[in-house]
Amino acid sequence: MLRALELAATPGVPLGPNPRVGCVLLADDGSTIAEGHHRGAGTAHAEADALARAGGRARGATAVVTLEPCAHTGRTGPCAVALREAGVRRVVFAQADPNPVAAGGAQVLREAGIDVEQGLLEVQARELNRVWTFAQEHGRPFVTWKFATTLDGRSAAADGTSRWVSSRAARLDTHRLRALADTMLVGTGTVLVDDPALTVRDEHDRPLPHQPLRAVMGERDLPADRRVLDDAAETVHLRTRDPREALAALRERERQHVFLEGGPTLAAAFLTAGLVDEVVAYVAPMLLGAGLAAVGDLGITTIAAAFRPGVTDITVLDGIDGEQPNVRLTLV
Ligand code: AOF
Ligand code: ZN
Repeated sequence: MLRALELAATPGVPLGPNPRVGCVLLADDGSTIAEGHHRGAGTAHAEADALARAGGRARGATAVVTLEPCAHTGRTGPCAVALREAGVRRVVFAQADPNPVAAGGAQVLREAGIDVEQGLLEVQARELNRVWTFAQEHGRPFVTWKFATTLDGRSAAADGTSRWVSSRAARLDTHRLRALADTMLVGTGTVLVDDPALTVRDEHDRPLPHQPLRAVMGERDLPADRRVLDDAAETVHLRTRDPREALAALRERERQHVFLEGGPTLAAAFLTAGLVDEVVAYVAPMLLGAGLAAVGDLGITTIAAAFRPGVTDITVLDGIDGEQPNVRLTLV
């Protein structure tokens, strides 16, 4: 199973709506007959990939898979049936499939008299597809709220200038994190005031070849000259102010991970709706004393009601070119 997890994590698989899955076919003596992994939506599932490599040698084999073999016909055929037809005798999988459309493979296999064991290294398998698993189980994308702040909780000065609260190192780090999400979300206010490009760029400010979806939410119209409407990446305008509705619309587009970069109003709307799953805060050693708060009114009036996410990581981002270090806090 460790090998199957390794195969699942093979680098180079494009980010998409599907989980990363690995499969190893073993002979009775424990030797490997064939290996396989999934390479993204529309391509063969890990089991089908391994079976294709094994050919007739799959008969009597044990299939070790990181995810419960699927029972549905989606972009490809049901893997549980493929394993049964190939004569596989035993199936060991890590994570039960949380996708209600695809689940049920274990039962199909058991009904065919195949020995099925589940749960081996399940924690690792869930972690491998952390965001995908969350999106399946909650029926909505995972939301990471990212913001940059001064020591006194400001994201912009009183005159509106916000360049640059965070250091260049922190901004480069943000681009790295953006690239791990499939969607960036801001409000119409941010587009009207800041006119961000919302693209993922490298350290030379060149856009990466694969860009996340740019999503703008809010009822106001966007002037055609806004940078977010250029052709550097796909953009969708969600004409709602309701976070839940926005996430539902993004789910329809098979989005799993929203990187929320809006201003204080949008952040407050998501936080009060309980729709922030992870917080990434860049803290700059700077004081403004006045200016735009990093987050709007959360309706909290007493300490006992404070929103207290747990810290999972604290990283110091050393300054580049003589800049002061910034701190990145990750909380869930
Ligand atoms: C994968 N790769 O190796 C396995 C998956 O859209 P489809 O037809 O490719 O089906 C995707 C679903 O199939 C996915 O959500 C998961 O539930 C199941 N198993 N998916 O992408 C694989 N084994
Ligand atoms: Zn499958």
